[in-house]
Order: sequence, then structure tokens, then C-alpha cells
Amino acid sequence: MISQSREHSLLQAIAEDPSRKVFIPQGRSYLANPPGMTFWQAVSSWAFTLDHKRIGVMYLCGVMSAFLLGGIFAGAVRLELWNGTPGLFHDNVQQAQDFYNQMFTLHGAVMTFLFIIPSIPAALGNIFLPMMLGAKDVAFPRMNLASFHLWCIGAVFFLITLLTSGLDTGWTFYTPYSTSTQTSVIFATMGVFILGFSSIFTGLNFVVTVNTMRPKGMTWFKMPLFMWGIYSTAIIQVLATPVLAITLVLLMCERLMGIGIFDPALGGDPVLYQHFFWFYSHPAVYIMILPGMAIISEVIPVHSRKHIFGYTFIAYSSVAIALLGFLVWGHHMFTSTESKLAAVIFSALTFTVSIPSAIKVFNWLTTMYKGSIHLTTPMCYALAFIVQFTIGGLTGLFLGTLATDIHLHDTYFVVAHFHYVMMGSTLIAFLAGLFHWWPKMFGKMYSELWGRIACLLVFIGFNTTFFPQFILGTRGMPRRYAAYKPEFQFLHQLSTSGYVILGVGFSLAAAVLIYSLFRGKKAPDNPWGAATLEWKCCSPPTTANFEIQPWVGSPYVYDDFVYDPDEGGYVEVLPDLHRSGKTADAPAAPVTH
Ligand code: HEM
Ligand SMILES: [Cu+2]
Repeated sequence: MISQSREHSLLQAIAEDPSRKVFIPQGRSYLANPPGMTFWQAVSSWAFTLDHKRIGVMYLCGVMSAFLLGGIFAGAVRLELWNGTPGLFHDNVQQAQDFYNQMFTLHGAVMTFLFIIPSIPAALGNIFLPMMLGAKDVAFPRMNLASFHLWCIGAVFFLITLLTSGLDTGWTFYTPYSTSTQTSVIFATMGVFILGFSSIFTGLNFVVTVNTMRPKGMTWFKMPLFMWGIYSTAIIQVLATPVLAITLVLLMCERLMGIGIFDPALGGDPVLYQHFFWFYSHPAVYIMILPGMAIISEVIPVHSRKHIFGYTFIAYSSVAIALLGFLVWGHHMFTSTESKLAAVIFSALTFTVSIPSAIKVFNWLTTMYKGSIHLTTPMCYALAFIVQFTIGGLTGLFLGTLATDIHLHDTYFVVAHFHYVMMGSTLIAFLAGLFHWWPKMFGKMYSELWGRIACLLVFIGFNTTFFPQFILGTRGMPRRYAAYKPEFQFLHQLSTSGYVILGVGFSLAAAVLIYSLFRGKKAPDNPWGAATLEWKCCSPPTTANFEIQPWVGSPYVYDDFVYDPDEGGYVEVLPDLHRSGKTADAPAAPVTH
């Protein structure tokens, strides 16, 4: 943590000699088009842009729309569960149950494939990964654009699914039901197949970018931790997604051509489907959480004004989670024909994944210890993440334990567990990152007060919605049922009330951000005093990002940053122009930390 006397001397130094502030040239924002463009030229300058930031912004709009759609389906599920008898929307019980099956399936499929998997890497990763490298773009800009276009095509397939007969298989498409139901399985699986390619393109691009484009002075262990997280994620995206793609092709072959692969009536094996599916989908939960953890590893040191604790442990733990994540898929099949020996091995392996996860939590807490914590909106989200991820991760251990999973499997306990990790952690980290980087992305500051109020509402709403579901699950409430016994009603109604609070919280957060675009104060170049390179260009950046090559420092050393009231933000102070060789436009100098 930077001491007060140090802060004082930096302020004095820049007062005496303003040229000791690191100079950041200003230029035209990447968001603005050159004057004189027609409307259609402007549209195509976005739709066919190769600028990673514009692609990231379009992804952001896309995934947020998917989140809204998935959120509406969630509302239908929660409202249906207000009463123990199905039929809030339909009089006929059969119709009500069919409707319920559609709602939870569409909710899960949209949230998983269209929202949470692309959310952090494709939106925030796209914008900030090249900037953290001091680079102009990713390694393959055209492939990046293709990834976004594929996402759009995948989304269109989902819309076709909605407009035809919907989907009622659950987001997991388990056979043999998925090969026999009358709903639009083919359109939905085609959509997921195409989205898979979109995800592979993003991952491949990021692997090559990190491997080949690091600037001089940025060795592997001088990379910001966000890059380690995104890199580990990208490896999973490239290695695991093809398995899902092949599985879905096999499913389509069985459904369309009657080739017996999974259906016992045709000589197939349905548990084989489960193995294939989870061989992708367990690693996929790390595609979801690793980028979230990566954001938290950036937000906590910056807003605690303290060097990250245990950098190497956090970096290695990301890679460890990515690799171990491939070995534990069998924990989804403890109750479906798995041999006792296999179950014991999968259970033990599942426990090993929690070690690197716990290392991260320990390191974040230790980073905050004796830090100078600024309770900004992104920091509030980061704190909410730690609480919720701890609950989500620890309840994973209950499920990874054979004796308890027999009882908890397919109950609301599982529903609560995965919402604590996917929504309570990944989505909350996404919001932390969005609020952290918003000033850089759009050049505007939002209202801290309203931002924090929205965060509090989201925190209360989330826990009111999902904590009761742990209790419901332990008492035996099964998942995927539209009706329930009267004794479950109170907890279900509590959960639905939480959904309403969550809805208000998210709407407020969205309003705070959108309002800032129109009425927000202009953002300084470095509002939080962060040391990573993406803050060493103007807000918002120019198309080229860096007009002069930034100096590569240590990503978590804040000693040279001080709040300058003239700028309304932090400035980096050159320690001694003559001795250190650290000048604004000098190429990477050796890093001393
Ligand atoms: C921290 C370590 C974790 C452990 C030990 C763990 C363990 C488990 C286990 C054993 C199950 C199967 C439960 C059952 O069906 O009976 C499960 C389900 C699930 N977990 Fe985790 N988990 C962890 C982290 C995560 C993370 C980070 C995510 C997502 C971001 C996640 C998402 C899910 C999902 C989506 C399911 C349920 C899928 C379904 O059947 O529909 N888990 N978890
Ligand atoms: Cu799993």
C-alpha cells in the first residue's frame, strides 16, 4: 500500500515539474466515425469492423440482450412456482407442465450458450486483452469478426427454435428424450453447434495473441492475472468445445436418420451421451468461472491499492483448474450406472479442483488485508463475488461427496449450487469488470452512489432467490417439476420475491450505466490508479489504442500513481527522468519489481 508520505512527495514532485507526469496523448475515440459518413456506411463500419474494441462492444450488446431474454424466461419459471399447483398461465395441467418444461429449458440454454460462455471473454476479454499487451489488436482480427458473426447466426437459430415449437429437453439435451420429443431440437442443437465454433475462434485467437504478442518486458510472470485467466479459458475452449460439437452431430444423426448411438431401442447407450456431454460441459463450467476469477484478480488489488498477494499461485491455479477440470466430468453421473470404483475416483478428483479455487480465495482476502480498500462499485461487486463464490464452491463439495450426492442429486440443492457459481460468481464478476472498465470503454463516469445501491439490491435479491433453494433441496424438492407439496410453498415464494428484487437491481445497474453515457462526467484516463497497460491510453481509446508505446511496468505496483485533482484521476509519476530511463515514450524498460 502506498504510504501517505510517498503520496505527498509525488504530489509535490508533479506540482514542481508537471512534465514528470507520464504523458498520455489524446485522440479520436474508436466509437466515433469520421465526419461525413452516411448512415449505411456507419452501419457497415460497425458490422464489418476489424477493431477488437468495436467487436467487443457489439458482443456486449449481444450478450446483454441474451441475458434479458434468459431473464424473462427465468421470470416465467419463478412465477409458475409461486403456487404448488401448476397453472398460473394455463388452466389445463398438461399444458401448464409443457409450458414449464419449455421455460426452464429455454432459460438454461439461452443463459449458458448465448450469455455466460461468451460474456466475459468475448466482450471484456476482446476489448482489454490486446490493450493489456499494449497492442493494437488481437492476432487474427478477421477471425475475431467471424467469431462474432457466428455468434449472431447461432442466436438466429435460437430465435427460430423459439418461433417454431420451442425446446423442452433441458439445456443438457439428454437422450433418449431429445431424440423423440416433438420440439425444435434440431434448430437448437444447430445453434449450439455454431456457437461452439464462435467460442473456438475466440479461444484460438486469444491463445495465439498471448503467446506471440506480449511486448518486450512482459514475460509470462509479468502478465496481468486477467490474461492468465483468459489464457487458461482459451485452452479449454479450444480443447473441449469440439467434443460438444461432435456429440451434437451424433445426436442429430440419431434423431434425423435413426442411427443408433444413444437410444437403447436402437442398440445405443444413453449414458454414453451423458459422458460425452459432461466431458465438454464440466470443463465448460471453468470456461464460465475462470474469466470471472480473472476479473476479480484485477479489481481487488487496484481498489485495495495493494500488490496482489501470491501472484504465481493465482497464475498457476488458473492453469491447474483448467487442466484438472478435464478429469472430473464423471461427478455428474454418480447416480447413473457409474461403477463404484469410477465414482470414488471421480469424487476424489473433484476434491482436487477445490484446492486451486481455495488458493485464489485465500489470495484475494490476503491482498485486501491491510490494504486501503476503496468501496467503489466494482469493488462492491468483487466482495459480493467472494461471498457467493465461497458458498457456491463449498456446496460443490457436498455434491462431490458420494454419500451426500445420492440425496442431493437432481434436487434444488444442485440448482442453488450452480446458480451460486454461474450467476452469483461469474455474472457478478462480469458486472465488477463492466463497472471497473466502463470509464475506459466509453469515456464516461457513472454515479457511484446509485451504482452501489444497485449492487446492494443485486446482492440481496440474489441471495433471497437462491439461498432458500439449498434448504428446499435438502428437504427433497426435486428440480424440473412444475408442482410441489404445500410445505415447500413458503421457500418458493421467498425465492420468487428475491427474483423481483434482483430484477429491480439489474434494471437500476443498467440505468446507471446508460445514464452515464448521456449525462456522465468525462472519465479521466486512469480513474482508479491501476497499473496495467489498458489504463495507459486515453479514455475512450483511439482506434490504434496507443499513440505511443506504453512503458511496461509491474502490473500491481502502485507506488508511482497518485490522485491528481487537476486531472480528476490518477497520474503516473516518473521517478527520475535521468536515472531510471523510464520516459513516456521509451520502449519497455526492465521491470524491477
Ligand atoms: C468449486 C468446485 C466445484 C465443485 C466441487 C462442483 C461440484 C459439482 C457436482 C458434484 C455437481 C453434480 C451435482 C449433481 O448433479 O448431483 C455439480 C453440478 C453443477 N455445477 Fe458444480 N462444482 C464446482 C464448481 C462449479 C462452477 C465454477 C460452476 C459454473 C460456473 C459449476 C456449475 C455446475 C452446474 C451447471 C451443475 C449442474 C448441471 C446440471 O446437472 O444441470 N460448478 N457441481
Ligand atoms: Cu461438473
